[in-house]
Amino acid sequence: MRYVQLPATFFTTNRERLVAMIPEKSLVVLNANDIMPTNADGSMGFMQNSDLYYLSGVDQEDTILLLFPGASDPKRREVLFVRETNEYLATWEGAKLSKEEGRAVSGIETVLWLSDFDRVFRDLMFEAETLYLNSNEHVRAGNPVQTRDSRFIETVRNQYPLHRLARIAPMIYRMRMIKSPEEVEALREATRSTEAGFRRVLQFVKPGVTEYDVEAELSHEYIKRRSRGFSYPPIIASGLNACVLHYLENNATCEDGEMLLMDVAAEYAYYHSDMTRTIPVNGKFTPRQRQVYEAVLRVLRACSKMLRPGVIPSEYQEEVNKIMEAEIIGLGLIDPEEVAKQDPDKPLYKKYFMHGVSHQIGLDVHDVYDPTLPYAEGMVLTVEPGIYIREEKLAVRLENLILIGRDDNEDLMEGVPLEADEIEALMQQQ
Ligand SMILES: [Mn+2]
Repeated sequence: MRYVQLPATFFTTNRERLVAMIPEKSLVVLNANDIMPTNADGSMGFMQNSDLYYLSGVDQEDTILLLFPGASDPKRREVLFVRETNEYLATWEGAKLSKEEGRAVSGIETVLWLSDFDRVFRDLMFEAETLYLNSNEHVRAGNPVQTRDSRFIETVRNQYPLHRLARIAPMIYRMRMIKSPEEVEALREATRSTEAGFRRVLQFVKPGVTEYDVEAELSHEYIKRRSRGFSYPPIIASGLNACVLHYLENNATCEDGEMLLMDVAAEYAYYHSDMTRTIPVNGKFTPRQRQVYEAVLRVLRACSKMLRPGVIPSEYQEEVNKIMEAEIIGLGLIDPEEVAKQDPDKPLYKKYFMHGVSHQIGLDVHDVYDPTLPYAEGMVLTVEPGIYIREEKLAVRLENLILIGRDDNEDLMEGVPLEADEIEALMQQQ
């Protein structure tokens, strides 16, 4: 793989912490993701199941992880199943993990070929009472496609109708919300590439370049830094395009006098950065652009301090909405007298600011979380306020990553240019 593998001790610790939470006589099974087909004989690139990766570090298709802390045979307490490699596979797809390599990556002693799974699983099911299985329970997931995990649940229901089935997702999500030092380091690495990409673009953007030119510059910078590439489909939106929240076409020409909004970041070792910057195409903010920019920047600074241990996410968002409302009034976009009379279910600021301001980030861009829990030390969240003014063909969104610390928060994007003056100075060095 292109990235430097996280140490096996990280994955071992994650497994130890997980099995400490499950009752005795419980067996856990997690499956890899499928390789998704496209057309004809084509397929999409492989993306490992985040939970399986979190517990094993194995970045390979057709992998199964089995955990059975109460197994009578100590060799069956942790078993990793990987695809058996052969000469044909080596010729067409390249080397797959050997058993030794699987052991080194994951820290799991017992590594077997996938073809052994049915037999081993049947043996262990006689001892097990409860089977903990994985499902995608992210609150915004659509789940339109059946996964290997969901196919496995169907198989188990048919073949072992009297075993108890239980959900592993709530436990893994609670663990994944709190980032360990290894995870924070991977996020920092992803963010270093993200910063390098942004600095490169500050030397590149001028009237006449296209949004896809900018995309190509970023992609080059990320990939040469051992990233797989963009952390998520990049939004590179000039002028009015920036008012489309999920604009992905990236096909327009950046014109003199417009702003360019870039919601772009690199991934690294399965960890995702997430950054947004908005810059003047010609390198100089107009007074109005700067006014809107400063308003959004003030909100970003305020939010970065408000994410503290114990804060309830919904209360935080409410508070942010109030700050944002005041800024939008300050920009003359809504009238304070109208605001005083507004329907509280349809606040006027929503015309200009219509999305949430923070989400968890990690193995997934919108990382999994338990919505009932308050913020806590060790969480990493985005802070991404934005103001979208269609009538002025102008939008500004700014986004940094905040690590919640015990005494203080750390902005993981501290070094990424953000102040309007700094952006202008860097763009004038072209
Ligand atoms: Mn984001």
